[in-house]
Amino acid sequence: MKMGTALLYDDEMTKYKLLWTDPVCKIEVPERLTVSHEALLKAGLADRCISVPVREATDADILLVHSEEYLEAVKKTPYMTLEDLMEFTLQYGDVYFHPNIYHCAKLAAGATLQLVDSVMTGKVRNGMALVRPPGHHSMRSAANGFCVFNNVAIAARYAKQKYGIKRVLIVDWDVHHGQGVQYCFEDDPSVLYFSWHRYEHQKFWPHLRDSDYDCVGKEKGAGFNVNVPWNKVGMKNSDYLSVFCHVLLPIAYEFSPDLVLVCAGFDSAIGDPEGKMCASPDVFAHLTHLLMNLAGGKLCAVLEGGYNLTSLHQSVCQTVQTLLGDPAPRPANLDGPCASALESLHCVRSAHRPYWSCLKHAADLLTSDVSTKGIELTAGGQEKQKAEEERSAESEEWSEPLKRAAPPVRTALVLPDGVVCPEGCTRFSSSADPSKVNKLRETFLKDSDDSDALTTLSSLTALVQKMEQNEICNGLALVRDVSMAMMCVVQHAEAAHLDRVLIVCVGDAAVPSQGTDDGTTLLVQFSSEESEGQKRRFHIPLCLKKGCSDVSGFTQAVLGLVLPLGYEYDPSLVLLVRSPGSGLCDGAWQQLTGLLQGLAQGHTLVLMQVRRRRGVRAHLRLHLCCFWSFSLFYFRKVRRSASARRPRLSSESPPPLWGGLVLRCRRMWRRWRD
Ligand code: Q6P
Ligand code: ZN
Repeated sequence: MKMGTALLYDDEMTKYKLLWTDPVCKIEVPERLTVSHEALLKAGLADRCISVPVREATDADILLVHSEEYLEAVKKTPYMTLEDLMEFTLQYGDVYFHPNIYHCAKLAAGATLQLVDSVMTGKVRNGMALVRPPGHHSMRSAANGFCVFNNVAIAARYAKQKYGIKRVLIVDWDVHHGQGVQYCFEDDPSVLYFSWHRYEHQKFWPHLRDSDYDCVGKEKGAGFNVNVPWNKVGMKNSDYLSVFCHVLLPIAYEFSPDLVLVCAGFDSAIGDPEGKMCASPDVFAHLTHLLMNLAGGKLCAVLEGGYNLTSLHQSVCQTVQTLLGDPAPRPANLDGPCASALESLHCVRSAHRPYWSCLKHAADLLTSDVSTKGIELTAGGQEKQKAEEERSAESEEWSEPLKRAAPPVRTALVLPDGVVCPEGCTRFSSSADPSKVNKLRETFLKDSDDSDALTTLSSLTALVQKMEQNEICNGLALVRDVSMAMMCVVQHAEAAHLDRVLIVCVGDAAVPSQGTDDGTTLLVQFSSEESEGQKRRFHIPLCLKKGCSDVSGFTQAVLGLVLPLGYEYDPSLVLLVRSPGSGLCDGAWQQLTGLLQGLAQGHTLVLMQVRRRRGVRAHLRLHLCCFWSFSLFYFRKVRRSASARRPRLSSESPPPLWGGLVLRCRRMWRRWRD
């Protein structure tokens, strides 16, 4: 498994700026880059990255996307007078030229290609390029929206050509529509372009009909262009995560890219004067994490927009720290998508239903049900309402994201005697105090003296404690009885007043009922038969029609149900159980393990049942690659953050499930079983 994160930066790219007065362009300043880079240095993140030198893109690179006439025209700009530059600029929209911008544009595209080379050759696992000018608006023969050359589009063509890869996913989380990228690949099924963008029913720049949800691509490329228009400002973390869970990720997993490129603009974060959205900087940790399980982790993030210097640098740090493998912060206050986001979600899912089998259950479009457009279009009072929304978004304040502490130990293993602990992991066993051991013996072993089983159970409880203290990030235990081990962890969590435990159990093992009435435990179980009688509020049995061996059904359930539920539930520990005979293949299990690590600050405990010694080794190897130990960085001591304890759910408060991120998926989930 490839390790390491590349960082590309060169301060030459700060050496151009707006030379005349233009209220539209004045936000695109050199400080965007310096501030981002300085924040990475200050947080100690730049040091942990592998610094890769920037190069100039060649003519041949640029011509992968742009016309010769356009390239020749831009080549003349370094020799133009101020007057000539202003005039040259006038033929394009929302962009400015400077004598040094051609040089910087070559560096921006070249840096992106260097990043692609580093990832594709396996020098690093992933990386980020901090570049100026940005790229996603520039078109074959036109500069646009601060962009000169289309860095990411060039990179996609380059990667396909040089490395022979078949499928590239471009995720554009900048708040503007990268129409340049769309136009470049709209008839090309080998490049899947996803963009969400402030749209306001075409009232927002660049005001294109082409940015709406029904522009799905053309000819062979139909279905490979995914637009999610935001028709209101003020979108929050829940809206972003909902779109990832219910639109982008299902399609992306079905597409199965060989490389992921991110148009990483941070004008979609709170405080940005262009986007006027309300997502907090730490949402980018989650967006990044959720993409890191695709393409074997090959992810290149390339800076696009971001005009509030504070939220910009905070968001850049969240992204890079996640690329480095540090656990994501716990997502706060997710309550579900707003009505307008829900509408966009429904629209895009139904527009793409013909192209993706993961969407075959997407609901028919009931415009009457969800449309906000009608309200929008009826005159009167709307200008005032809009002004109000904008004002509230602008005056929004947010607190600095908490320091993210990576525990000194990444992965701890509880193994039976005789099983060798693989490199990069820490073998864990506890010397728990005798009274606790006795208690365990009484409770679980009925006073028998199976000393192996007892050692395992006491190690498990000690391991959970270390995870809770953030001394260990995640763990894996090979046990002889997963049901007993599950029970033991749940009881320990209860006794230690852990706030919430999410259990995801794959297979028909007997599951604990403790805590599933009051919500201190949320149990999701993939089982082959729905067990009647187990009708507790926080026990969700999932019976897939074709069982867990149906990878696509399983993936859909994970992305559309388990993940949003987990996000909304916000556990402090995830217990992941694979019982024997579950039928789940290793690849799907690996996805599940990877995705769930975005929750609970990465505190995932995996329980696996072993009966015979044979096969243990193969199992271990598989698991460890899910936890992909960044041993290089993990074993350094880091400061521990005070984790704020959250109140437990009281049994009176309505369950947060179903109402939020999961939207109307419960209905869908039923259909999977029919
Ligand atoms: C914004 C142009 C819009 C005026 C409406 C990669 C980055 C970007 C550029 C935005 C240009 N002005 N108030 O480009 O997408 O952030
Ligand atoms: Zn933007």
